[in-house]
Amino acid sequence: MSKKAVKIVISGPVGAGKTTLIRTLSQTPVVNTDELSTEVIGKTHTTVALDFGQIDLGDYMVHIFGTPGQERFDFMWDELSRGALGLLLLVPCDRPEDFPHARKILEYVTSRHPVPFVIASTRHDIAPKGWQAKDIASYFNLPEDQVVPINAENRESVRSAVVCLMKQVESAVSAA
Ligand SMILES: Nc1nc2c(ncn2[C@@H]2O[C@H](COP(=O)(O)OP(=O)(O)OP(=O)(O)O)[C@@H](O)[C@H]2O)c(=O)[nH]1
Ligand SMILES: [Mg+2]
Repeated sequence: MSKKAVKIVISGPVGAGKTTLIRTLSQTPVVNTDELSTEVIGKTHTTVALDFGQIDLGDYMVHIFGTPGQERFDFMWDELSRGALGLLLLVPCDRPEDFPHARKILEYVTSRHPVPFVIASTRHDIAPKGWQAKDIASYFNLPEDQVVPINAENRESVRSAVVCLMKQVESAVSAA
């Protein structure tokens, strides 16, 4: 039996780890549109259009589209979310100043594309004193199990967040 193709979108603020996550996870060469940036503090490159990768998850071939984080590219959030069955929102656990922007992305995408979503909080490995997943869940008014703490550079960790999202996608599809 052929696998079902599923599109998911990954979004979140600048530097949350979107490009890193897709590079960590993808089983095929990634499409990446990072350019040198002088505007983003603390990193040399930023995504200007999209990232794309794929992962085989049993019955599903998951096509992963990553958005730019910078607000000047916000039109891409909508473009890339079209046809997606789920949203993985990355939130850097040590940058609460970015949480309002993450909330804005979440509201923007889910109001136009009402799909299941999971928050993956990143950077716990390098910022152990950052916000814990349960506190981030509370900030976003979500149940604790809707926030998964990850290290965007660790394959198993990233895979667990995508599997968590895919469970929600499966429930939504079977309820429809
Ligand atoms: N160790 C570790 N590093 C991380 C994690 N998440 C992000 N980083 C690092 O943060 C930096 C920025 O990550 P990117 O993947 O470029 O962030 P992005 O979300 O794609 O950013 P934009 O494209 O500018 O919106 C990279 O050096 C990553 O390695 C994490 O969970 N653990
Ligand atoms: Mg990026």
